[in-house]
Parts: sequence; structure tokens; C-alpha cells
Amino acid sequence: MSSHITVRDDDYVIDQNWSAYTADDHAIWDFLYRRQVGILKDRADPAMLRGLETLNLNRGGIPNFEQINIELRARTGFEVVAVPGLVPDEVFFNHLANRRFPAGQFIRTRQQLDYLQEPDIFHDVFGHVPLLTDPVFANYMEAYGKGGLRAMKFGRLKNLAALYWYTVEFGLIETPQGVRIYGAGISSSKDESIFAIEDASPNRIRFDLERVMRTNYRIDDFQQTYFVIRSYDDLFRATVDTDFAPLYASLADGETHPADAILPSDSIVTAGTQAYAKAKSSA
Ligand code: HBI
Ligand code: FE
Repeated sequence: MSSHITVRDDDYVIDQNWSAYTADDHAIWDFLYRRQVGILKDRADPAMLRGLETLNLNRGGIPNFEQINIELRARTGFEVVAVPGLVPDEVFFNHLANRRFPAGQFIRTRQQLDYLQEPDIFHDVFGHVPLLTDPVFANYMEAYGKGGLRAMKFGRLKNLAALYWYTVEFGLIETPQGVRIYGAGISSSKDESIFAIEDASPNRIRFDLERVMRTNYRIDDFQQTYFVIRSYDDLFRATVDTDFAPLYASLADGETHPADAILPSDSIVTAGTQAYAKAKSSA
């Protein structure tokens, strides 16, 4: 772990202080990387797996942001900046709007290998950063940041957070080989990578912007519903072609859907048994 942390209170960016990572920190990254890339082989969107290679995240050891930013900037103008952990919403949105991705500087301990609440460098850099090499996904992330700043003005932050949750964190995408993972909350999780693709329990429903923005979610367990996009271009278009003012006016009625709901208007890819949730609730 790095010893000195200089926190600039304006944008929460700190030095990654790469030389301060210990041999065990690097070994934890290598263990998580090798395990996860094996699990994701036929479960993740190939664009995400290609991003890992493009940025040379497989070189061994915790990536050095200075090095990966050279390639990342060249491809989409994005850069990764180190932050101590979760930052305030407005700071987060402002970074994305300026094509900066705030990544946790710390790495989880060996006791947290399978799950941790706060996004660490493995969740952020292995999960989120590879797709920032995709020009369309990068456009979506910048548009999302700008949308976030606007949503705060309309008081619609909860709806916008649901959009981030069900796309950037837990999104699935249609590919010729079948449904694949692109959300970082799934791709950085050993068990949810298998659950989201193979388990009969969760619903898999075609992405619809307002439907997603009205759908509740839980942060401490597998998702009961995943939303499936056809392409990053579809996702980007849904964001930029929408006039958010009337949408926010409609969302102001405050109506939301439970995380396990299936609506008559839904275009269903697979209707879930919710067996996982029932088993947990009876436990
Ligand atoms: N901060 N570092 C960091 N990473 C996030 O993913 C993040 C955040 N702050 C706020 C936030 N996400 C959420 O509120 C967004 O989902 C809207
Ligand atoms: Fe995340």
C-alpha cells in the first residue's frame, strides 16, 4: 500500500505512487487477473478482452497508470486517474465528462479476494478501463458524465445512478455467440460472471432507457435482473438522442420497479426463476 497520499480536495485525484505497491499487492493483482480472464473467456464481450490486451494489463503486476494512459489517450482520449475510493457524485461525473476515469488506488486484501464493497484498483482497472479503448463506449461514458451533472440539477440522480448500475456496472450485450458481459461489476466478480450468463435465476430483459432508470437495484448481492443492449452504439444513441427534459418530468412521478419485476412492456430475453433470491430469502 502506498505510504503518502496527497489528496487535492478539488477533484480527489492522488498520486498512484506505483513504486509503493508491495510484492504482495502485485501478486494479488496477478492472481485475480489470471483467475478472472479464465472465467471470462467465453462469457465477456470480446471487445472487453481485447481491451485488456491493448492496454497490456496482462503484463504482470498492478498496471502503472502513466504507462497505460499513453495507449488509452491515443485511442479515445480517456485517461485513468488515481483516487482514494468512492468520490462525491459531482466529482465523479465531472471526471467522466472530461474523459478521466477515477480508479481506486488501493488493491483488496487476500481476505477480500472474492468480494469487496468499495471499488478497488482491480474492479476499476480490470473491470472498467478496458472498454474505454472502444470509441463508442468512451463516447457513452463522456455523455453519461455530462448527463450526470444535468441530472443533479433536475434532482434525478437516483434515476441516472440506476442507468449506470444496469449498464456500466451490470450490463450484458448481445453478440453473435450469445449474451456476453460488459458491466464491470460482473466482469470483476468471480461468481457473478458465471451467474449472470449461465444461471436460470435472473431476468434478462432488453435495454430500454426509461425502464432501466426506473428500476431499483441492490448493491450487496447478485442482480435479480440484467439488461441486454444490442450494441454500444444503441446505448450511446439512447443517451444522446433522448430529450432528457420531458423524460425527467415523467420520472418526477417517482414511480420505480422492484429489482425482480417483469413488466408487460418488457422485451424478455430470458425470464428468471428468481430461485437464487427465493433461496436467500428463505435462508
Ligand atoms: N466514485 N471512484 C468512484 N467510482 C465510482 O464508480 C463512483 C464514484 N462516485 C459516485 C458513483 N460512482 C455513483 O454515484 C455513480 O454510480 C453515479
Ligand atoms: Fe464500478
